[in-house]
Order: sequence, then structure tokens, then C-alpha cells
Amino acid sequence: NKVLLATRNRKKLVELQRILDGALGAHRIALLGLDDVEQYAELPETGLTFGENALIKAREGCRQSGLPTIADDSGLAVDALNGMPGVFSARWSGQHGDDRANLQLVLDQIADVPDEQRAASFVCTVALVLPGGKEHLVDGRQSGRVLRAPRGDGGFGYDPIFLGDGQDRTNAELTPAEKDAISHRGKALRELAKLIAKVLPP
Ligand code: ITT
Repeated sequence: NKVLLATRNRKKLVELQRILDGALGAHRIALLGLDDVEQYAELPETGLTFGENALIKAREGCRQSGLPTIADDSGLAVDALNGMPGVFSARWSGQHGDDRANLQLVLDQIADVPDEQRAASFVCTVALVLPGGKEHLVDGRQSGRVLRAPRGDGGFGYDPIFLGDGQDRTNAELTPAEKDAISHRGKALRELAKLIAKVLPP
């Protein structure tokens, strides 16, 4: 029972795999990475919402592999930036996947914003596309605020500048298990695991 995980982001892949393996329990599926699909050609993520982009990636992965395919589209929505970087989180500074440059640009853009107006949320939407054409979307959100300087080396992306509500450590200072328990991705993937148990044969 093979399922493709369509992502090029290695750190995201590690999280997806870890959370899904934990959440699926006895309902075992073998997760394949994009490297297992010969010459996978990516489509541009032209969607204006996380859901549209997750579907673009999952549909293409499914079309090229013939396998049920999962894709994650995620990002940080900062209130003081009207929800940006949002779907542009991976390339906010202009360099796709340059986490340090991306988070520094956000810090610079809200440098003058007072603490009580620095609310932000991580959002994760996960698409599951089945070879028969059925499509499913689940999502998760983690609310918090953006700090003034990075803290911690764990996680990836904007984790070092994000303090989740009720936390005294940034997402980058949490252990992987602690992050998964409260993160946008953890919530979305635990929903996905329930869906997989219903729509995919064991
Ligand atoms: P794929 O499209 O190949 O999956 P990507 O990195 O381009 O990889 P996205 O377009 O979904 O993926 O961008 C997600 C970006 O949002 C990611 O690069 C981070 O900057 C940020 N992000 C997402 N989840 C995060 C998390 O758990 N912690 C910190 N930052 C996160």
C-alpha cells in the first residue's frame, strides 16, 4: 500500500513522515518520496490559497506516479503584514528555501510593530489525491506571535522567530515531539491519518 509524499523540502518531508508514521499506527502504508518517482517534473505553485497549491502538487504527483499522493502547502500568516508571507513563505525574500533570508525580511518588515500587534499563525493544508480522481483537503493552524530576534536551532523555516500561544520557547526550541503535538502540521496530519484509515485499504 504505497503513498507518495510530494515535497522537495527535506525538513518538511522529515516532519510529514514522522507525524504520519506515528498517527497511522496499525494502518501501515509505505511512504515514498519524490526521489522514488522517476523524473518528477514540478508545476509552478500559482494558487492564491494553501489549498489550491496543495492540490496542484498532489494532483501532479498522482498523475505522474499513479499512486495516492499527499502534498503539504504551508506558511506563516502575519497579521501586521495582512496575512503575508502566507503562500509566498518559501520564497518571501526572493530566494526559494532560504530560511534565514526569509525570516530576516519578515523581522525587518515588522521592526516597528509593537509586541501586542505581532500576532501570526502557521497554517498547513494537506491534500490527498487518489488515482480515481477523489480529492481531500485537511488543515491545521498554530496561533502565536513573531518575536524580535531568532531563538533556537530546531525545526525549519520561520520556527526560530515564532512563539506559539501558551509557550515560553519558540518552535525552534521545542523537541520534534513537542512541536508535532501543537503545530499546524501535526494537527493537519492527525486529521489526514483518520481520513486515510477510511479511504485507503489497510
Ligand atoms: P514543497 O512545495 O516542495 O513541499 P516548499 O518549502 O516550497 O516545499 P511551501 O511552498 O509549502 O513548501 O512553503 C512552505 C514554507 O513555509 C516553508 O519553506 C517555510 O518557510 C514555511 N513553513 C512551513 N511550515 C513551517 C514550519 O513548520 N515551521 C516553520 N516554517 C514553516
